[in-house]
Amino acid sequence: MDQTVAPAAIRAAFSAAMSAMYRAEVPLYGDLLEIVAAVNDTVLARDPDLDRQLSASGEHARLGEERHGAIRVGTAAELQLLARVFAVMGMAPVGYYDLAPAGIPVHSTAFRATDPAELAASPFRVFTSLLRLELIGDAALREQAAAILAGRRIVSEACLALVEQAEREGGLRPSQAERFVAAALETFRWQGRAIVDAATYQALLAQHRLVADIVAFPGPHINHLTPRTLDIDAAQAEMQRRGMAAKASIEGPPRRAVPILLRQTSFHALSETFVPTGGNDAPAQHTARFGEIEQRGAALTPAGRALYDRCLARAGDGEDDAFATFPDDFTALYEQGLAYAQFLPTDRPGRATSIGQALADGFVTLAPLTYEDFLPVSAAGIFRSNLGAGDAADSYAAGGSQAAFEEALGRAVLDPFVLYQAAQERSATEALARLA
Ligand code: OOG
Ligand code: NI
Repeated sequence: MDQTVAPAAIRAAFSAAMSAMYRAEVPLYGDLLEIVAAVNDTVLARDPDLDRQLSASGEHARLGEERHGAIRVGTAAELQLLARVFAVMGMAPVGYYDLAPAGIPVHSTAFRATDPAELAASPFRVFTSLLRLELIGDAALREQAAAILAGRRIVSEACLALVEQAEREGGLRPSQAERFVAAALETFRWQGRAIVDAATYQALLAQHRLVADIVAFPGPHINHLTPRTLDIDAAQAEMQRRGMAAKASIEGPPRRAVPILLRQTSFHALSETFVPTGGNDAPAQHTARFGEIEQRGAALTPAGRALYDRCLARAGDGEDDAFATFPDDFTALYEQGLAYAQFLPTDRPGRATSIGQALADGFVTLAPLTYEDFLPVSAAGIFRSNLGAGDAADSYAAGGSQAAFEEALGRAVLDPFVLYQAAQERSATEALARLA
């Protein structure tokens, strides 16, 4: 077939369409975008080295477009269907997150582009959670929830036809891609109506607020859409100055000279009106959707992640300087095998046979590879702060399993460490080739 649209272009169009829709649905999201844009401009003006590094790595251009969304689905069939929708946009499931230890009856993956060039073209990602219905204690309610979920269709016939078309023909032509973006967007829209009556909604809510959010509505409405800031402390301060109900603390690692992994903060869910199905039911209120911002730092190797987890545990125990043993200099992080790097050109010409030599001779310079994924502890904190206190059980005895999730998904999730390692090696190869 001639003239198919690149998946990255479909992904970028979808990300922009989602942003416009969410802005209309949740006006405070527009305020967040303003705050983040202003903070990012200030940071780049103040830190020309960072500006140059982001330009050289291709991240400067993507910064203003960068978003992650979050959705929750009810069944394996829904998860598989969405995996096919995301595949049309070049997004694959990366990583496995078990939220059961935090008392949240879901497990999750992130759909995203996997290749550095694809990420630079459009880094749009969607944290996608699957309800673990077996954790609903009440057997009658569990069966009722399963029946409700079995009866709903979260992807329209028109969208599904375009997914099948893309699978069959290896892509979509421009007019088809445009229709696909519009049709897929509908799956994630807040529709202001339930598919259950008010009494059922209340019963689901009493089981767990998240169960109501997943089961009671026509589909997986987008529950937040998160822009990326270069200084989350400044953005958080501005949110508070404007009187937004921001979370008291920032999730993730403390502020550092070399940002690592992911730091996030959110403001509380808004209350939205919906119409239950019972003929005499009055409109009711549902709180699920919220605003979030994040700052992304260096991707850590397995050794770096293990050290991070040990530091985090010490911080949890109340230790003041829990991260003191974590190097805060990028060269040290790279040389100690704690963080992944990319190798950017300098203006010094020269040839080298190894990346080590090229670094030593100053022909290339080190920069962090940006962390493209999520953190289970932070995700749990984000879920919890937006469910309202007292909602979640402390934890579920039955933890999730990656194997069970992959069976539901119908394929394996990709290992993020393998992707970062490949990106680092590719960067080294390309850097040496440029010198030669
Ligand atoms: C997802 C929460 C996780 C993040 O940024 O860690 C998340 C959800 O609330 O559905 O989005
Ligand atoms: Ni999020």
